[in-house]
Amino acid sequence: MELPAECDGLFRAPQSLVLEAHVPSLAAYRERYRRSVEEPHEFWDDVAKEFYWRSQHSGPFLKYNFDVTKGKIFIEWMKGATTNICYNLLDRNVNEKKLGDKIAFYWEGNEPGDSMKISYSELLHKVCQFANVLREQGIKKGDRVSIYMPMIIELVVAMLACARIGALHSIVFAGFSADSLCERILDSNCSLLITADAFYRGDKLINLKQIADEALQKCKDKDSPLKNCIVVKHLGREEELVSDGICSKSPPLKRLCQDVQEKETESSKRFHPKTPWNSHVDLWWHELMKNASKECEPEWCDAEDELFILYTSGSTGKPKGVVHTVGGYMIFTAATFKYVFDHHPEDIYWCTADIGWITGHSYLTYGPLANGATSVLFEGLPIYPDVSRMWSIIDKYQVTKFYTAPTAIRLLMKYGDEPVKKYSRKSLKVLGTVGEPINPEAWLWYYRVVGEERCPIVDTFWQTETGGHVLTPLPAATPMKPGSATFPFFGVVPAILDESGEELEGEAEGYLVFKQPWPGIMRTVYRNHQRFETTYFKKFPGYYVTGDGCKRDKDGYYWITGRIDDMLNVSGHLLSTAEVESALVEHSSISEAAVVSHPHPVKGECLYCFVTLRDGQKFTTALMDELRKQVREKIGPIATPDYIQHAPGLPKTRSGKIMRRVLRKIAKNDRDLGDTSTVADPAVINHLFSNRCETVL
Ligand code: 7RM
Repeated sequence: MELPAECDGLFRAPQSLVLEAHVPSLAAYRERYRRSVEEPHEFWDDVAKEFYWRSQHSGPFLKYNFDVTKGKIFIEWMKGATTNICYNLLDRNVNEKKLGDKIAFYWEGNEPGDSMKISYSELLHKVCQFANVLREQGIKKGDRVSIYMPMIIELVVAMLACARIGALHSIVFAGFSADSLCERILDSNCSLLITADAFYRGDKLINLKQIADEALQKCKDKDSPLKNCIVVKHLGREEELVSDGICSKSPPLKRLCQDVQEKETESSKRFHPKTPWNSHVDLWWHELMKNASKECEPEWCDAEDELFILYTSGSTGKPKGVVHTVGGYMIFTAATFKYVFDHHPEDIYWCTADIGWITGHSYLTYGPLANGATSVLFEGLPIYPDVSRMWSIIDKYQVTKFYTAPTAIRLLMKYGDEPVKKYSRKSLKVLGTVGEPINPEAWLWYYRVVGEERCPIVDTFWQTETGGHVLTPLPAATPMKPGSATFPFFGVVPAILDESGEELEGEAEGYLVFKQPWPGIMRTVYRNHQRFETTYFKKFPGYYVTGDGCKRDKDGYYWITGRIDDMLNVSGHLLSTAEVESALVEHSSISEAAVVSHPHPVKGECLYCFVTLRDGQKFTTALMDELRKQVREKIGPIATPDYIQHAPGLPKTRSGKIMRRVLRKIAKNDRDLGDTSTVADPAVINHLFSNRCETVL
């Protein structure tokens, strides 16, 4: 008898999904899991065998030290083996698996109807051409290349071309400011920047090249070795198509053409953003590509050679360059993608994350391509031009597996069921979430309305640092509980520790840690191995510390309770309060700032800022605007404060540490402060309570 989808508060996959699943039952998951942790070598070797290795590893399959008291922390999987990840993602799929004509990406632009597609063999050719361009620019194995681009196919081409020649890409999300880009270019000593002219995010024009130029100017002042900037003509290419008379073939371009005719001045502004140009530095992508050969011998890399750097916020305010390596990252993203989304060749997969974040690296690029998958790459926004956009795309491409963030679900949920139901979601089989805890209300809406109670939801917990999913359901195997990331992925051994570092058994709540490495774990913080050791291994020797709190229930399900350090998660993006505070205090009117996370119905968390003014300064709305602008410029729009409260004094410990725990309660108007005996001056608390900021800016 078929079990009902929901039974005892557990949700199960329908029989149709179970029948075709790679892991069809909880028992099958448990058996494979047991093997993966008892015999990690054999388990991962089986995964590795699906890939091409130029030469086999020489030493042990896995070697590591997780215990700072025993010396340097290191993790090595398959050291001595040589391969190339780009070769495995493209050449192997084209030549060996005969997937050359299969679509790698359907690109859907910001404007509905603006779309294109690229097959595996076309992608291989473009990547080879651009890899040759990079070599011509003098980029060699081990060099760093900074990529600052919108969600376009050239972004994938650029990253894979780096991987092909063994250069490290450092992708900076195109929503980051010039300061943030500059800081990242300098930290990783990049020798090249790749960007685009401009793009639209909804109806907002982003002059990316202009921001990149500001960043380069700042870098130049600081002696950066960066010499050149390669620029994709993205908005400009539409302009060329129009002038060539091609626009009538493409509906969105036609729409823009009509706009141009109807509202001459305004649309031409919209349509012809002028690209600032410095002929000593700047190079057009399409000109470099014109004569580049479509053949390019890959650089054979050690499994432990560095693949890329991706910056993530750190609690000190300075971002950390998380480093992943070739072999382990390849097999881990490939295996997690296959099992967590239960991938099959006919799937159409859509991950809405930006490639500028780890989710876009692992589950829009490396994982799907390693599996020969067909994906949707979407440039636009969930509610542009209307709130049905996501569902219309699912219908248009007949998406089967859909992966997005709780913040997007909460945003779309606000508009009710009608915009969803306007489109068919019959193609959908598995839904996924990532980035932050999902509240059961949003989970149930996603399950009932979007998935029509037919699609399991994989709530995937992981981090930039983990490279791929570490706690996650497998769609046909794991009975789901709304809000729980359920169980560990293969090879991952979680534990919950109390403050003293004792492992807690059974039902428990405490620090989430991992006891042994899986192939996709980060290897170091770029040029700061000590920071890697202190951040993740020092607090509890012998364990990798996630920085998240976690609860295990009586059935052994894991529930993430959120960050336990001074970090916050805005719309799935991790920010450190220190980073925002330092942006605020750079303003000449501010002497001190304390920032706490505050619950937000859509973004999950948002920023509530307390600022202390310098003597003689006044707290005005103009000042608030300046502060918000300043944070946007220093960090990016994602960090724009929602609340700014004037704080003549801040609650501090005697040693001068700001008590953010108390500030969080003040922001929420929660008078249950717990122990305040360590507050140096209790009077400031009352003052802050009576001057709370009630309205969102
Ligand atoms: C993939 C990614 C990592 C932090 C992590 C958590 C939070 C991510 C979930 C989650 C609850 C989830 N990388 N987080 N996924 N919390 N449930 N399914 O987001 O480096 O940007 O952030 O995100 O706090 O430590 S990240």
